[in-house]
Amino acid sequence: MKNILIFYLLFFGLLIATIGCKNNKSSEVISQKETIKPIVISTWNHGLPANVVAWEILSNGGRALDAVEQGVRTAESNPNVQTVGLGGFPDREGKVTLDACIMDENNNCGSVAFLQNIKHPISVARKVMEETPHIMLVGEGALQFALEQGFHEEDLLTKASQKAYEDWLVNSDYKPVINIENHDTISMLALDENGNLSAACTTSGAAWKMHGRVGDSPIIGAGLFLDNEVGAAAATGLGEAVIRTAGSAMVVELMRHGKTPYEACKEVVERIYELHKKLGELENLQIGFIALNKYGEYGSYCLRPGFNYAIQTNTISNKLIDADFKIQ
Ligand code: SD4
Repeated sequence: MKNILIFYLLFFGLLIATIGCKNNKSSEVISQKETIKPIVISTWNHGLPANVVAWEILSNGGRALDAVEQGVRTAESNPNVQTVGLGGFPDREGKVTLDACIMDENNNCGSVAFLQNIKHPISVARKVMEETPHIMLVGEGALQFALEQGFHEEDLLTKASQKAYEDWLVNSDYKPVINIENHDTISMLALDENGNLSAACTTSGAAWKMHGRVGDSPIIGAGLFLDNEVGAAAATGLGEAVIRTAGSAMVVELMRHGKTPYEACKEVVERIYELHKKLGELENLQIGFIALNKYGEYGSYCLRPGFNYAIQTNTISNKLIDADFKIQ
């Protein structure tokens, strides 16, 4: 009897020790995982020129925060990108109103919403982050602050966007357009040589929106979120669907609980799909997420085909990747 007891004690002792060793081993593997850095990813075709500027900073040992700010400015100042900054499609009253936010490795964040006549809202958002005790300024107050900071007012409605607005006025039909001209809000996520993450997002928002409408893009946790211990995520698509699901914060939280960037993006898109199916609001809905974790692993997922993102690392030269999607 005593021998049997000793046998069982030895057997289970050995079993527990083996499991313990295995756990140690796997945490070793995780901590030894080779980090891909620097790396930058950004949404849509206009992510390519944005990545070029960001990469110049990152590949010279620069800070991710500078890379994302300078990167997305390329889309803001390009009049041919009709969903961001100069040349953005106006709202129903013919006004171009801009939303942007930025976040650094210490959870500092800055945001502007419903800002008019300033070409680089992302840089105003950075000033809000660095020069004020606040996170978000909107409308008149954001404009006043921008002017005090030395930004200049200019008319952002280009001839092409004015023409598109006049065409839209003929029917004044408000329906979100999926993958507007295949270039949309620009969101950029970067991991620098020091292993720090930063993220930026800037947009003229949904075309023909109601005057005063603010989407997800300037809302920390919705259009963009990062946690330097885990990873970063950003959204593009119909902002209302992203706000009501805390989209980007959810993607980061899922990565914290062990999902890869791809799996995390996919799970949130699936939640958005289920919710909007139940609400009968799936028609014309497009949502896409990009995500980057602390190890430089990246991924993306969207609701419908047509969303792509640009990536640059030391081994991948700036290229576009089509995101996987839920609905055929
Ligand atoms: C918004 N998410 O204002 C932004 C715009 C966008 O596809 O990305 N549209 O809702």
